[in-house]
Amino acid sequence: VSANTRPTGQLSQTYDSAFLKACRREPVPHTPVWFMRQAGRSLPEYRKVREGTAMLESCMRPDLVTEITLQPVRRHGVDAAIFFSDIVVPLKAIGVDLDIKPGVGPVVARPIRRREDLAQLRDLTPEDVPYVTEAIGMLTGELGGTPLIGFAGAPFTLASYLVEGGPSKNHEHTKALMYGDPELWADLLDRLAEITSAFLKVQIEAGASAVQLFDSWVGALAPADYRRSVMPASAKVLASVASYGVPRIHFGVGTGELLGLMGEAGADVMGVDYRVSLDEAVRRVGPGKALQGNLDPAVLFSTTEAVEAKTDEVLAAAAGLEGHVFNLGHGVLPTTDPDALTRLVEYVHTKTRR
Ligand code: 1CP
Repeated sequence: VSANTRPTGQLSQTYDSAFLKACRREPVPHTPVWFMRQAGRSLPEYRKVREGTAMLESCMRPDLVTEITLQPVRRHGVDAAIFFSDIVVPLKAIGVDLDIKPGVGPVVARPIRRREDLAQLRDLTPEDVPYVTEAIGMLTGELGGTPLIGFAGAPFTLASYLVEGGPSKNHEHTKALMYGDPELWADLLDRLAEITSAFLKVQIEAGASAVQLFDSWVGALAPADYRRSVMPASAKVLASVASYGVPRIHFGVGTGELLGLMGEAGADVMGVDYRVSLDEAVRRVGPGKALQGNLDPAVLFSTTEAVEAKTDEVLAAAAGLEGHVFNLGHGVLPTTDPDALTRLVEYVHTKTRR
């Protein structure tokens, strides 16, 4: 992202925000903070507005999406909002028979394991997700100078849900396909790359000021397999939105051994989980990228003193970085005390104010 391509329109309102400055590796007034899964079950106001409405249905109602996206911004004073949706929304929108089951996650009716199953995946157009465009339009008006992060699931993580048929610990069917039929695997990932690219473009064109590509489960792979079987599709997605000039964040869980390769796939900001300290992560990722992370979300269940001590460790490890966006090492856990999150935002802002 080049500093001299200052955009016009929606983006110009958020251009000077601490979050976008940190993503561009420019000096910041304070270290910006947001949390993966900041909207959701940790908030009583979320549970209240979601009552009686299924998860996927909520994602298709612009009024609900707007309210839920704004809730953590109001409550915690975070430096960015993340669009309330789910990684399987674009798949549902093109007609894949799936649901999000409470307490489970995405469940797919007819898993993709043979060539003929690929017919379930057609291209996504903006007309498939009018509620996304509408909700982002409402949100950018409400958010003013606070940036909105759009997101999508990366091809590997989406493939895992589609091939397994639901959440998986070992990804055995996914790996069976990847190793056993490399051609079908490549075609599947390529199709998912197209869908993901289209979904990110819809969000950017509607007004998102940054995007995050979630490859949550790719840490299940060894580097050689990532490079051969996944990286081309992720790189294609990231390249497809490069010309917009909005920061592209790339994140996965348990990806310590993959950080260098995931960086090479083309992001501007690398998300780091809590297993690798940020000073080590920057050595693995190399220069020219900001880092995002990486307080262990479980730390928030400890005492305020312990949270502050662990936060100090993260900030110390980030001291030499060109750009740092403070976040957790993975999503907010559902039973987290929301006040602990509010205190954490305040603590990071106070400690890093320049
Ligand atoms: O009824 C409910 O409240 C269902 C819980 C829930 C919520 C709140 C799901 C089901 N998805 C979401 C929203 C969601 N999903 C967001 C919203 C905004 C925010 O961050 O505040 C985001 C970014 C996602 C993305 C997502 N969905 C990811 C990537 C992020 C990550 O945590 O790694 C993944 C892997 C999913 C799949 C998914 N959707 C829902 C669940 C419970 C899961 C995980 C299931 C599993 O363990 O495999």
